[in-house]
Amino acid sequence: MSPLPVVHAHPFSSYCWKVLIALYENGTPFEFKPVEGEADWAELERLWPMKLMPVLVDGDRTVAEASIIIEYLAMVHSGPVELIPSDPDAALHARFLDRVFDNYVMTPMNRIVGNQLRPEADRDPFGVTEARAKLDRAYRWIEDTIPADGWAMGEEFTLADCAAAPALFYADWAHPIPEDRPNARAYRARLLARPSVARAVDEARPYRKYFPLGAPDRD
Ligand SMILES: N[C@@H](CCC(=O)N[C@@H](CS)C(=O)NCC(=O)O)C(=O)O
Repeated sequence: MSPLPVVHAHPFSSYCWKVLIALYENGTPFEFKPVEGEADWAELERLWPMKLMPVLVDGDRTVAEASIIIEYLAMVHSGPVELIPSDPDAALHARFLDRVFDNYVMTPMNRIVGNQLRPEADRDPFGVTEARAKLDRAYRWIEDTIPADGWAMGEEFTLADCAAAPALFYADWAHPIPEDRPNARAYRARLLARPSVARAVDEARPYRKYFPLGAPDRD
């Protein structure tokens, strides 16, 4: 058994970034277990029958779901960056924003990307149009809601930003944030400049050729 928490993940996976960013923020030591080959996928399925990454194994504890892993890290391996605010009301808001980025940015982005991975005959243009409209709605909400400086909650970097970074990174590739949403675009740019996020972006760079819509020549 590893003395360190083990993270089963892939460097190109958006939900894995969420957890990696949380780990990098606090300099939490961990072992990275890439999910690549058949045996890795079989192990992932054994750990979490939904067969989705990331999964964290810490001693005899197995934790799945990116947001819950970050909650677990805040509880058991906390560091100087309070990803779950200690004030309950602020924590509720961070969790709410985390849901917004997962449900209304990551999910439609994944629908567009996932559609492209299907055989041509199984594609769903209606679903893609719907997902694009959802992203436009989310971009408008982010434009009007996210502070003009700092992070989703203001001064402190939290769970909400761990969720926002991969969601906005890939969503902007799949369905660019329009120029008339300067606040949302600036928030994405601030996220990408944060060292924990920049590190996740850099580690994923070798895999960009696998982005099914074609990775843009930027970021
Ligand atoms: N709700 C899950 C979603 C995890 C998820 O969708 N992971 C993707 C990678 S970003 C995955 O494992 N996909 C593998 C598959 O669908 O077969 C979480 O928050 O951790």
